[in-house]
Amino acid sequence: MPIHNSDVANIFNQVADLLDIEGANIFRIRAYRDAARTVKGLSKRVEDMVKEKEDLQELPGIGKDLAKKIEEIVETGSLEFLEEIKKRTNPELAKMLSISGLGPKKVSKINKELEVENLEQLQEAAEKHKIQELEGFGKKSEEKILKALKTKKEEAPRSKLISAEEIAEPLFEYLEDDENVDKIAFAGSYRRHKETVGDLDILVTSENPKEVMEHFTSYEDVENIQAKGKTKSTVILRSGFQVDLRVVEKESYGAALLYFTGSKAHNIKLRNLALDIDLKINEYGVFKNDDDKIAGKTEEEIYDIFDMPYIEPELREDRGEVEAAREGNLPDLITPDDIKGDLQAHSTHSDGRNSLQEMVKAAKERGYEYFAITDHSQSVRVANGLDEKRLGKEIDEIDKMNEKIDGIQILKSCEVDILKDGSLDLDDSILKELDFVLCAIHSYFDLSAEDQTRRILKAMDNKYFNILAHPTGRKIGERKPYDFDMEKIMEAAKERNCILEIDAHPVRLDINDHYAKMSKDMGVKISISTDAHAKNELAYMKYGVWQARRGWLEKDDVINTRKWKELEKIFKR
Ligand code: DGT
Ligand code: CA
Ligand code: CA
Ligand code: ZN
Repeated sequence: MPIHNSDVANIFNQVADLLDIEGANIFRIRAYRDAARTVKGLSKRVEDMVKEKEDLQELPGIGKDLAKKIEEIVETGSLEFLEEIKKRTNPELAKMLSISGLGPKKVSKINKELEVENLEQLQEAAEKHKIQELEGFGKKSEEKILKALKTKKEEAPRSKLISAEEIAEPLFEYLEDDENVDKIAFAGSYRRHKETVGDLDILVTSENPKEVMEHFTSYEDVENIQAKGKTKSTVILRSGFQVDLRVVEKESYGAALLYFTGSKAHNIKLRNLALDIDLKINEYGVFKNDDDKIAGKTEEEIYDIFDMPYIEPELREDRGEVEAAREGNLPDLITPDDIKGDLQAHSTHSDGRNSLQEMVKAAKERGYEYFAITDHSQSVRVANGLDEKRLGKEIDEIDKMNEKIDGIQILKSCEVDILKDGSLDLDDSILKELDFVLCAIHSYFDLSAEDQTRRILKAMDNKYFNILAHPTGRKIGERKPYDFDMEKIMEAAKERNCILEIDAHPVRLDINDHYAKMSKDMGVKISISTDAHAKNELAYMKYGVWQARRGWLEKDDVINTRKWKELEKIFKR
């Protein structure tokens, strides 16, 4: 049974949650949470590390005891210690911690005094107004709990693309290995590279569907088989992911791929087009006079029926792609190979985990023509930001490295903090020494929209301002974007030759696909950068490119597809 890093992290987080409810020592709880974070953020699989007998204690925050526990999880798939706690404390209680306003003490109190054991009983107790009678709770907190329970039900759980990938790729390989499988492809939101994925959809052609389904449902990671048929099976994996597998005939492969790739809105658009010319389209093919099949084997031949070239999955959202296709105006989407360099990355000079040298070496290995180091500026204290003096030293170090290194140019830059009043965190006298300046907001997220807009506009007034990094500040599933007028910022960016960034970090993906398209429509150029804080994170570039593709961007819309000579001109505002 493969053990993913996320499995280990989940177990440690469960331990921490339950210890929390039991009222255990805060440092002990924190040790488990830190360990979970460490394991989740590793570039290597802990499973491999254990097999190769690497010393786990060299990982930050992992001591002898935790190292042993990781080994136990990798070897047995579970943790005896967690099972012991579960005997004492109902694991369902941990789910209550996700209700805002309910900390471990309150959960424990509700549990002890009202005998509430799970979320349903919590809802019942709140509806019967039993919560407000408890000491330390009031009418308001009861209402808040009810509201939180309601939103929790409405929000279907979605996973970040990178988490889906971690689950999807090994499963895909496993299925591909089955000799009964002929063609195989991902469909659904995963194929469209959406930033979050609800469930995974996989499509297979086979002469022996029964055997394929048998192979699928006996995958080691399957926890629960929801449905098992000849054409469709659905399983829930241990990670909680739902996977739908469909087996179709070769003759219908294109039609099924088109249908199950979606989006639903794109499908509906095609269905209406078909109706207009007296055709019928479904997951089996395109039909004339009800059952005369005229296409279905490939997606291309189906689009061709409607006088359209192939439409890339990222575009299939009914945002004008069908019209554009019929008019011959589809964008020629950017690809990961078009990227010539990364324009946001950090080193140990601020909060990165790898040295300048290690980062540059990794960038060179990726074949980049140029690579920017953008360590944080002084105000971002948690990130060990640089003041003018330390940045000056880094500049000297880069100059020296550039003299010695061949095949890649290291760009001198800095992620300069935009202060509350819109001024920049470092003096112009040092900014002018840089190849370009990346600017970003890391504080005062809750200003009014007017103030936030004014703040960014003022920052852009500085002639050294080149790129607005992670422009909206959102983090998927963690933090909403701050309030500001994006249209005004884009207008100003256009006027002043400033660039907006797509931060490719899978948690950020900021700006998103909608804003990427808007910037293109408004004539604002984009940079795609990884915001890497470790060398392995340079690989995040593809997520940014995928997001750009969802935003209709072409090679020419993205500045870091150009040679440094051209880029240099853009940066001289
Ligand atoms: P997700 O899983 O929420 O991230 O999003 P999708 O797009 O993967 O949606 P999913 O898994 O429910 O269904 C896969 C595809 O199947 C979807 O993109 C389009 C197609 N589909 C599903 N339900 C319908 C429907 O009611 N009508 C049409 N026309 N297509 C549908
Ligand atoms: Ca799906
Ligand atoms: Ca599905
Ligand atoms: Zn930043």
